[in-house]
Amino acid sequence: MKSKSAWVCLCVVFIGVAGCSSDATSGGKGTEQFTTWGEEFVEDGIPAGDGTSGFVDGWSLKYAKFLVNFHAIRVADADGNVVAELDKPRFVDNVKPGVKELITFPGLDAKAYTQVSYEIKPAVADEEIVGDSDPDDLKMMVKEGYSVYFEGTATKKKVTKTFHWGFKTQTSYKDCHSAEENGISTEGVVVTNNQTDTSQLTTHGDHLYYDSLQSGDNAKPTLIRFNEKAAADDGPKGDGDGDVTVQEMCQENIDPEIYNTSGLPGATIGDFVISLARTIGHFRHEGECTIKRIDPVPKSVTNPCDEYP
Ligand SMILES: [Ca+2]
Repeated sequence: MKSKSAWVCLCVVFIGVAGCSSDATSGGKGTEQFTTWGEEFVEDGIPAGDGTSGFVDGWSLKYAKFLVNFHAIRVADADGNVVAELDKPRFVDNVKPGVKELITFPGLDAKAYTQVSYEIKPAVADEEIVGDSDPDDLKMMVKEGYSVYFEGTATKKKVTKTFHWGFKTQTSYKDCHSAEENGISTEGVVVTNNQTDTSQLTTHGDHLYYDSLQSGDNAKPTLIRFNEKAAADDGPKGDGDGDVTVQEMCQENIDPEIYNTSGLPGATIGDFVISLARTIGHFRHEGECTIKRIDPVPKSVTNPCDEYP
């Protein structure tokens, strides 16, 4: 009995010492990894539905390409000290199946980093191509100056419309935080000793079709719609060739009875869709970041459509 209690005593002392020395090395090191995924809407398509989980107006849609250029992924602590930063931009087609790794930052001090940010900006020639994204698509985006590009087919009964939309929007996503879970939303990320924490920069394929620029806090729920985009291709303003262009959407006046135009610069479906293209970037699935336009805009540009003559 005597010797057992001596052992217990020794163990307590040992743990106490280990705890002290661990504190002295500030909690060890860990890894923060960034990935991207387009979820089922981008990989498999968007069905007809009730407006929140599918198009409210009977359309369904399938993407052929969902191209995004991620820039300047940064991890910083509460004081703004940047501890990790993306070396060069990443080009990805999120129609390609699965979660894709963008960058892994090992050897970070294990602690909370409350300031996590990234940007979506135009493609550059020497960026890293993620997974089996097509190098020819990157070349096309560099040539056109696109930051994002969406291609696909929408269908309603016997009507089919294709679209090939490239946008030059430059957008920063700052102060990213996770979606609320059990009433708690985490600002940024928490790196823990010897562990890899993963932050998915999720791209949402349904946001382009929202009928409000701001989701939530609205008198009515935000729904996804395609009728008005399809109508832009129809005559007399559209050319009726079955392909809905950005220019055609920029000729189609928006109906404030259907769309919540609050905060919208411009008056067309095109202005609306271009503005919504900035909202595809998310954080850890449904988490959000503060979205800011960072385009160097010429004085001649008033409405988003002015850049797509
Ligand atoms: Ca057309």
